[in-house]
Amino acid sequence: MERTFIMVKPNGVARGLVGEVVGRFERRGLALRAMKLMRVSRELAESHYAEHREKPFFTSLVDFITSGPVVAMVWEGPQAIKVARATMGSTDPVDAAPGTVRGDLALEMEQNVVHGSDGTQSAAREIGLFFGAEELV
Ligand SMILES: Nc1nc2c(ncn2[C@@H]2O[C@H](COP(=O)(O)OP(=O)(O)O)[C@@H](O)[C@H]2O)c(=O)[nH]1
Ligand SMILES: [Mg+2]
Repeated sequence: MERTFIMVKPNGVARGLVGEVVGRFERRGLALRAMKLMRVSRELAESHYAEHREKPFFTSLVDFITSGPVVAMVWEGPQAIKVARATMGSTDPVDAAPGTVRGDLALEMEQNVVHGSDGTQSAAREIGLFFGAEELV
């Protein structure tokens, strides 16, 4: 069993897509272990996206992720990280396959509706950034 950190980004929450995204992960067979609606502070956003600090889109990404409430979640299942990434689709929605969250619900790179951890280390780090141990079931 593996755990991954998934977030519905501000545009997904604003567009009323929380149920749609959650439903897709549920139907895929992953188990929900934690979930909360929250605002992401600038400090948390910069830590979360630390690997992208030197990228030209970093400031824009932090501005976007702090622009409105997000839904932060932990999902569990066999190879949950890989399964969730496949369910989400490619980073650029233009390249994301139909049937994926991004391929069905997004068109723009930054506004790609969901975040998902990309490996075991980032999953553990991101879960720890967003949730305390008492919030995980
Ligand atoms: N504006 C812009 N945003 C980007 C670009 N590349 C990535 N992003 C955004 O930054 C997030 C993090 O990038 P990355 O970790 O590479 O992709 P992810 O793991 O699939 O979310 C992506 O989900 C996009 O929202 C880019 O070239 N331009
Ligand atoms: Mg990433």
